[in-house]
Amino acid sequence: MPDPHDPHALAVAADAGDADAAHRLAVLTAIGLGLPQDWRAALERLTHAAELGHATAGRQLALLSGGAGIDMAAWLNPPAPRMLSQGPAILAIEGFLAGTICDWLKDRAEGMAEPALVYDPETGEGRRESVRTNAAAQFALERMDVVLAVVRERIARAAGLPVPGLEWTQVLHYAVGQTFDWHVDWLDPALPGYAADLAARGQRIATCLVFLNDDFEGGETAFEAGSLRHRGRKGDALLWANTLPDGSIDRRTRHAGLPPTTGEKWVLSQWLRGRAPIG
Ligand SMILES: O=C(O)CCC(=O)C(=O)O
Repeated sequence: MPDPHDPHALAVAADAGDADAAHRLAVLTAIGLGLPQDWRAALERLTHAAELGHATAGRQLALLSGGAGIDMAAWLNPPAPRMLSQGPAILAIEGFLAGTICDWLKDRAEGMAEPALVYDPETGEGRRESVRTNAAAQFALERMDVVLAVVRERIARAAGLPVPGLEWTQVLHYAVGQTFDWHVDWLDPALPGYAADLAARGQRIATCLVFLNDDFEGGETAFEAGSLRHRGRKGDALLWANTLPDGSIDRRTRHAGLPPTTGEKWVLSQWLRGRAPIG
């Protein structure tokens, strides 16, 4: 495949019959990287990839259509949220994703999941920590597909934040006893190690979780504030603001992914900034 970030080279390769190039071009068009974002063109390119025999393009089209033609307006109009807490602002969105989409994301994450890391402000890299014993699959650009691009746009619409501000999506996996212990998602502006990242990308304004299964016990998402414990059904979302309306951090958002007591928990985790990285 040609340079996977070069839409022109990908278009030439796709026209010459390269199914992977056609799929990558569909993804770049869906997320607007290197060319204008355009859902109609993205779906046409995904259809082209399917015609060329791409391994998953046909399945992605079927998932997005749900058997009735792809209704992008519906995809980009998520269900209304229900407020669980006003301060901190925590919202539940029932029926955010269909079960088939949850299965797709979970199946893709299986086999990709690695021990989850925490952000090290000294190095700017991830590091292993006892606070996080679960596993995570990170969907950086090379692992992105059009289904995930649509899900990301739906999350951005639900949060009212721009798609370019979304960090790479993660799917978290918890076996029995594994946890993402008490933590906050905002980056502490008082720590010098976060300064460059905050200047480039801004604060993590919101977090969105989508529960990809529900056949486990325990495993609630817990907030210290109000002793809130939440477990969504498969396909439900949980969205909260890590910042206050004036942009400052909301210290009341300390939360944890509690350990499942039976079964395994799979959850999509999306951290949302306010803008694309600068520089
Ligand atoms: O898995 C959970 O319920 C919590 C995940 C979490 O804390 C996070 O993604 O920041």
